[in-house]
Amino acid sequence: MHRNPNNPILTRSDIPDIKPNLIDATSVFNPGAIKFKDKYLLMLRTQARSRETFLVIAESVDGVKFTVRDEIVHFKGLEKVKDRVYHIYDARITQIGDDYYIMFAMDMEDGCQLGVGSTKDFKEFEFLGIASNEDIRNGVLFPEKVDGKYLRMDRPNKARHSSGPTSGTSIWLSESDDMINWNPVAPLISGRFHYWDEFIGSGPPPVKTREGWLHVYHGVAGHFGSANIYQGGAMLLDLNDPSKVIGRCKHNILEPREIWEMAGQVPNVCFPSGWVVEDFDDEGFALPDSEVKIYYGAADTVVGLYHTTVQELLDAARESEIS
Ligand code: BMA
Repeated sequence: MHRNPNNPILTRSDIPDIKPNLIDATSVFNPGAIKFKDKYLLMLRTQARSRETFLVIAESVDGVKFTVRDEIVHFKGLEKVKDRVYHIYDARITQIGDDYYIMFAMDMEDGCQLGVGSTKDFKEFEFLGIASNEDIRNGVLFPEKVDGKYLRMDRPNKARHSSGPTSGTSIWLSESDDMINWNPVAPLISGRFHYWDEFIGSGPPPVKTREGWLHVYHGVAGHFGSANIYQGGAMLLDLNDPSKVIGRCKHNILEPREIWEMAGQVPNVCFPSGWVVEDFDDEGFALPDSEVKIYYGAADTVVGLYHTTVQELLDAARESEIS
């Protein structure tokens, strides 16, 4: 697994001024990613000096050098939400059929909810609704229905101990008929206290391989007193029954090492949130030797890119097999 030599691939100076709200951006991080019509698209989280958060789209031909559009993503219908929405952020993008769905965190008065929107062209975006009814984060949709249901992984915000960070210790599988009303199916993995992934949450949406649903998640080591260290790891779910976990990495696959990962507005954060898996077979399974580009927020300040393959991630995900 290699960091791109041009890292960080996006910094605040790549964000154009978008008057009146986003001028002299403070940070850009935690992108959703997708390949759309031969271009790589990122949905970036940017912050203004008001510390308001805005989503903007960046596009690229090679997946490395991005140009940021000078408009803020507007989800049509979001303004109709009755309760106050402070920020929407950490977009995860999933293609299902001809539609692209975006699941994001919504900071509201009573905590964090998950919102869902859709687009066909990445120009017009529609808000479909609030897809949660509890404090929850890191919702990622599966790219296809399984047994007639939409599936997602999500992470209820329940700290393991009262003084711990507002995070969560288990990733759940949930199902839905309509993308808005979700029911928990089963807990998938839990935080491993004392190790790299004490608190956990999903990264980019899962990808189908012949060996199972491949997934990258983030883990937080919170046992260093003043520092929470955000890292990336891999796991694998059964193809036909994704409530069964096949394996999970023992060692992280990505951790803060570069200075721009260790220093920033939230130090020591590598937060994988988007990926592009390049090659699939005719039946839609990712090929083992396919290149994978993983986009991640670093220190809640810039965007990093690292390169790996499906096989490397599968090997990592099978490090601790679960029987
Ligand atoms: C998490 C989320 C992420 C953020 C990370 C590090 O709980 O809020 O959006 O990148 O913390 O601050």
